[in-house]
Amino acid sequence: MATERTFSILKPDATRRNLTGAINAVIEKAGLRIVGQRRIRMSREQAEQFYGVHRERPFFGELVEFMTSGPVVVQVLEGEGAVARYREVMGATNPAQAEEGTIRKLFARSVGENTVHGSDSAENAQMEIAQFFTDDQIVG
Ligand code: FUP
Repeated sequence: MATERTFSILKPDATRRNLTGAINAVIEKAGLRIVGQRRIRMSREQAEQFYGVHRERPFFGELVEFMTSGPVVVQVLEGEGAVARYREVMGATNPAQAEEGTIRKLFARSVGENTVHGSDSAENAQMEIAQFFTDDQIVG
């Protein structure tokens, strides 16, 4: 499998509980390299654009509220099959269904506040990275 990049967000429930280091430890232990990282406050416009595919879903308003409720850490992760690997490491969207040892099983409290985001395809990874990073902010 080729080296690729994926986009990650440590969500407001993670920054609020001071879990960014603990989560990064899980990411790095899984063999993924953090090649870009920035702590930001997401604007409403950024959150609405980012989750645009969910615009018509009943949870969209709450999701945007949550993602703008505190700082987040946006990241670019690099490694062999990084997109699929990070999805494995994150665990299921609903933490109640996540495998032991995954970030969501370890740290997430609910499906709405599920601690991390990771791209679901290489194509989306590229678009999501481009929304938050310029090339010079990624150092591989
Ligand atoms: P994931 O790719 O695992 O982050 O999951 P989705 O793209 O399906 O969902 C994106 C975000 O929408 C989740 F992180 C949390 C939110 N969501 C809800 O709040 N309720 C739901 O029933 C499903 C998703």
